[in-house]
Amino acid sequence: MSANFPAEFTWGTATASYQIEGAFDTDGRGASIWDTFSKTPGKVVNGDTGDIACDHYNRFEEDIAIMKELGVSAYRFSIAWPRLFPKGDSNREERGFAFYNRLINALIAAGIEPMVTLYHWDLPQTLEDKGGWANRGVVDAFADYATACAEAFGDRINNWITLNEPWCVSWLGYSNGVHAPGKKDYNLAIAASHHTALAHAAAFRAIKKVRPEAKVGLTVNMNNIHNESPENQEVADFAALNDSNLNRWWIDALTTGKYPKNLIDTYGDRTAGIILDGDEKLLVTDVDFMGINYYCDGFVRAPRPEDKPAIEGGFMPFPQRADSSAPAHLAQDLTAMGWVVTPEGLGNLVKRVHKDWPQIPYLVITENGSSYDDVKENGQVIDTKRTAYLVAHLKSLQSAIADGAPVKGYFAWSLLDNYEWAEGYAKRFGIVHVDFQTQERTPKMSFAKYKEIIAANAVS
Ligand code: PNW
Repeated sequence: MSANFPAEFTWGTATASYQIEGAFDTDGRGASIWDTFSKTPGKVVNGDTGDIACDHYNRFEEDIAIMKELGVSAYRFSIAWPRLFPKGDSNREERGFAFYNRLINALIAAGIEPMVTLYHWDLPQTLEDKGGWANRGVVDAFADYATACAEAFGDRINNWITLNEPWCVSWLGYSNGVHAPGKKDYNLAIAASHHTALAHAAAFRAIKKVRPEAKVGLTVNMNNIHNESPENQEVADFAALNDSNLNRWWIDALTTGKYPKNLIDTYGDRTAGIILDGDEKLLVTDVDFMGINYYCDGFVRAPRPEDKPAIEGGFMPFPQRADSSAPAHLAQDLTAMGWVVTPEGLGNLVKRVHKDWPQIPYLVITENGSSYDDVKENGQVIDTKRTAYLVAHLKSLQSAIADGAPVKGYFAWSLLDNYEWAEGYAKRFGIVHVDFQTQERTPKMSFAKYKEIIAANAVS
């Protein structure tokens, strides 16, 4: 049976600057926290860096041709802040602006709508040196950067995402330290959680001031948290705190100006001097849409003797993903990241978001995808599992839309195999295979399937 998507549905694919561009010291680009972190021994698998990555900076025309072949109507990419402002201050690097102008113009010429993410994790290192997302000063710097982007590109960019996954920025970056800048401090993570929420709001207003007609939203990573020990009150409280920490913090802030009470109570005095009088008003933004990145659901349960801590070393009060807690049948079929596969979760999630925050006009799935250990044989990559993941998630999404969830677009993560952060090049998420020695691109079986789905505007 084939299930149709709405007529105006946006089909797209997504990437991020540091994960694909390479050209780390070309045309005056400044250093970001990921340059520093990836070059710090022990932080990234194999010591991989994004110095070259997919060399997209030099090969974007080939990559656009691949997207044209795929048939997507939109492409979500991010701008590397330190290409435009190498020192994170007001000194512009025009060659950086010129690169994104070339990219945007080539996309438009190919009939592909560019969707811009302003921050997908490459903070100028100079700003981290002043405390990064844990220093409130970052909010004004981000708003200035947003203004410059809106002024330079706003005549051609209709859709803007302020930040990508502020949860990852705050908690992976400042609490458990697995992402740049690699800090391990609960208080810094709480500060970053608040400053990313303020930064979203400030950037939202900055873009709207330059381009009132632009559509502006925030992308968050979310999941459904399942309690596997429902009789245990402690676990129920923990699940609720997880939900507040991951799923509610930023959306509650932008819709109401308030953070979830259970979490604020848990943080207690730690928010003193961080969340200030008057911030409630600053946090609220009438977003045009929410971007949602969905990979899999989360599970919590009372600890069993065989359980290992979800996060070893560092401090992580709310491990978002404790796959050791997943029911046995799911734990047998993990992706290469060790994540469970829960396609019905995508449909459930968009229904939940619509129910809990009905004031948000519409949703866009800005990332969804899977990593598997692909093999290239006779010039082909038969990625059966990734293809099945794609189809199952789109079926779930389609049925939620049919039930009334206001979802206007889907962006597959990712166009290319790329630099998977702390996992380096070891984990492949692309629907196009990249040979990192030769930079050869080979569309996988999942690419062919996605192309078919896009052409039909239906999944079967
Ligand atoms: C997202 N977690 O990252 C990012 O937006 C992408 O850049 C990334 O490549 C993709 O998902 C796949 O990982 C996440 O541990 C990284 O909870 C880690 C987590 C969530 C999202």
